[in-house]
Amino acid sequence: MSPRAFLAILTVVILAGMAPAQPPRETAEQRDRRMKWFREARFGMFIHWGLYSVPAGEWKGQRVGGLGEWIMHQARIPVAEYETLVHQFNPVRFDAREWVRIAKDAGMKYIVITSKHHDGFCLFDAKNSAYDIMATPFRRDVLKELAAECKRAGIKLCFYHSIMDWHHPDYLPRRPWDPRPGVPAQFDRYVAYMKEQLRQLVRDYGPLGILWFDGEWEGTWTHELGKDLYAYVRSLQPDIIVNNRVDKGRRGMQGMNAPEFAGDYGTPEQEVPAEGLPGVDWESCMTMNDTWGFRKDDHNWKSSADLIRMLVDCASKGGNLLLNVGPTAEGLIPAPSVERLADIGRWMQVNKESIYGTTASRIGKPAWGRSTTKGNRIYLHVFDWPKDRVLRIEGLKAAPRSARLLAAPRAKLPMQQDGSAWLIAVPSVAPDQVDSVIAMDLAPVGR
Ligand code: FHN
Repeated sequence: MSPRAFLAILTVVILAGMAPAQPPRETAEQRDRRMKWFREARFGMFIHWGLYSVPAGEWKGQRVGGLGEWIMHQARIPVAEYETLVHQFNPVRFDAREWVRIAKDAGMKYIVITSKHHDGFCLFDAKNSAYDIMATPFRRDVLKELAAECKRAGIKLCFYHSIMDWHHPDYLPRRPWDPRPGVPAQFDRYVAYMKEQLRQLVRDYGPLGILWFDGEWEGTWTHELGKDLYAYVRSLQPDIIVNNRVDKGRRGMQGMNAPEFAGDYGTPEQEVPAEGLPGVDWESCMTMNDTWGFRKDDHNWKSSADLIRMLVDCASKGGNLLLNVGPTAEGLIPAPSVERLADIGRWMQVNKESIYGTTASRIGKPAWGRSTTKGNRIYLHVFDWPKDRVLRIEGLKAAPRSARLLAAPRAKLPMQQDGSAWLIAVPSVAPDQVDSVIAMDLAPVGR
C-alpha cells in the first residue's frame, strides 16, 4: 500500500471515530415494538438512593433545606468533605428481594434506580471509579443484586444516570464553593468516562429497560453531545428506551419532548400535565412526600387515595407514573412509602386491567372521575360516586353493550339512553371509596 493510500485510509478511520454516532434507523412499527412494554406498563418505581441518605437532610448538626439528594449543593460541601460519607454508607438492612417484592406487589412493572446521581457516587461496582459502593463498608454491588432480583421477578430494571457530576475532576462547571484549583479538567475526558460507565451498566447489569438521564441543564452539555449520547446508548442495546433528558429537549418541569431533540419520551416532574402530552410518550415522576432522596424530617406524605388517583390520572391521559421511594442509609424503604404502595397494590389487585395496556380516555375528563381505554372497552374510574345511584356518561361514540363493576364482574349494570348520554344504574354503596371502576363494552365502531 502506498503511503498516500495509507494516509487516506487512516484519515477516514480517524474522522469516522470523531463523527457523532447516529441512532439506529427505525420505522414507526419498529419504534412501536420497542416502546410496547413501556406503554403497557403504565406504572414504575423510582429509587433515589446513595450517600445523601446518610446525612438525610442534616449537616454538622444543622438542618439543610431542599431535596435530600442535593445536600452537597445546598450545604456547599466540598468534594473532599462529602466523599468521606463513603466510609459511613453501610446499608446492612438492604434486601433486593424485599424491594422488588414491594414494587411488584404494588403493581409496578419497572424500577428506575440511581446508578449515579449528581454527587457522582456510583451505586455499583464501577470499573472506572473508586468512588463507588465497593469503597463503602458494605462492599456489595447492590445494583447487581437488584438486577438478579428484577430478572427473577420479571420486573424491568432501569438506571437513572446523571450527566451532571459534582465529584469528577473533569466535569465542568465545578461548584463555585469548590473550584479545586490546580486540578486540571477536560470535559471530553468526562464524557468518555460517563460513556464507559454506561457501557459497563448495559453489558453487566442489562439488558435494561430504560436509561433515565438527568442533570442535562448545564451549559457544558450540548444538543450535539445529547444526540451523540442517545445514539451511543442505542448502539449498546438497540431496543433500550432513553428519556428526553439525554438531550436539551426538556421544557422545564413539563418535561415536554421537543421533536428536534433526542429522547424517546417526555418526563414531566412533580406534575401530571392537565391534558397529558398528546402525540408523545410520557411519564410523570413524582415523590410520595417532598423529596427524592431520603430526608429524616420529611413527613409530608401524600395519601394513598391521592396516589391511586394520580396513577389513574396519568393512564387516563396516555402516560406513565414513576413513583419515587427514597430508602434510608440502612437500606430500608421508609414505612410510610411501604404502606402506601401496599394500598395501591390492593387497589390494583381488583382494577389492574383498567391501567395496564390502556390508552387515553375517549370521553375526556368526566366530572365524576377519569376514563381509560382498551379497544372497544372503556373503563369508567368513578372517584365521586353518584348519590342518586345514576352515573351519567357523555361523549360515547358508539352504543354501549354492557357495563360491569370490576369489583363485581358477574352482575351487569342496567343502562338506558338519555339523549346523547347514557345512564348506568349503580349500587348505593361504591365498592371502592377511592376509585370504583366500571368496564363498559361498546359496540364495534360502524355497527
Ligand atoms: O436534580 C434532580 C433531582 O435531584 C431529582 O433526581 C429529579 C427527579 O427527576 N430530577 C432532577 C430535578 O429535575
